[in-house]
Amino acid sequence: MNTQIYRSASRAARSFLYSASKINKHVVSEGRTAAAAAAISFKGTLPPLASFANSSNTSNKWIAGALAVPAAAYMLQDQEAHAAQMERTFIAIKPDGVQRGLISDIIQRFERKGFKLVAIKLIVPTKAFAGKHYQDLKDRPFYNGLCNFLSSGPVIAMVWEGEGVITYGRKLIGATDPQKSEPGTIRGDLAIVVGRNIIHGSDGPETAKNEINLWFKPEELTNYTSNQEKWTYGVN
Ligand code: DAT
Ligand code: MG
Repeated sequence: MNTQIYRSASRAARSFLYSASKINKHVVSEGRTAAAAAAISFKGTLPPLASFANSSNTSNKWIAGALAVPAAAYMLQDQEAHAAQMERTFIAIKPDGVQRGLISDIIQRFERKGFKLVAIKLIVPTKAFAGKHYQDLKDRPFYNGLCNFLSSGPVIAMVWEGEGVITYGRKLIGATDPQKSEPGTIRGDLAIVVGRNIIHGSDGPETAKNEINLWFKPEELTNYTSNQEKWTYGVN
């Protein structure tokens, strides 16, 4: 019995040490910066494998499980991943999306992708505020109607964070005209006409910065580490 447990214990330990050394070598040898790579550190210690194996008053199965699982679990729990080039984008669910009960569907798509919500509020913008938001379109014939529409009911204003979130957020949203949006995108799946295309997303870094500043006060933006980041980002 002890021989078998020892084997299992040393296998688990070997695999732990191998992974740790591989990761260290990787980080050191490639000299990547924290911003560009996942820096992974192990803070935990391995359970005393030999003493587990020597204990005689517990069942075989329990010991084998306890030996195999904690080694892996320690590796997983203690990774710390730092993602590269985090950016933020402004996303709004327009009054049509809110009225049609699509808030959770839309938020879910950003969440499931792995992006992180750092600010959210439900507000009814004034027409003047809508005008500021869409000021780049002020010469377009639909500008007045568009501003009326955006200020016609509650809007969910959000800031999402993640690597590539500005560009990829636009991909999740789909083309401006839902008739041209691919199936699988938010507008492709959930909207039909351009005048009711349910969602807004910043179209570039400059716009993202301006729109976040327009819709949110700095203190409304949160900074936190999501538990899932170590699984969402990383290099091998
Ligand atoms: P997007 O929202 O994809 O960034 P945009 O910035 O060009 O598109 O336009 C802002 C909104 O204005 C868009 O979501 C819907 C409305 N819009 C755009 N083009 C339009 C058009 N030709 N007729 C009516 N509304 C339009
Ligand atoms: Mg736009």
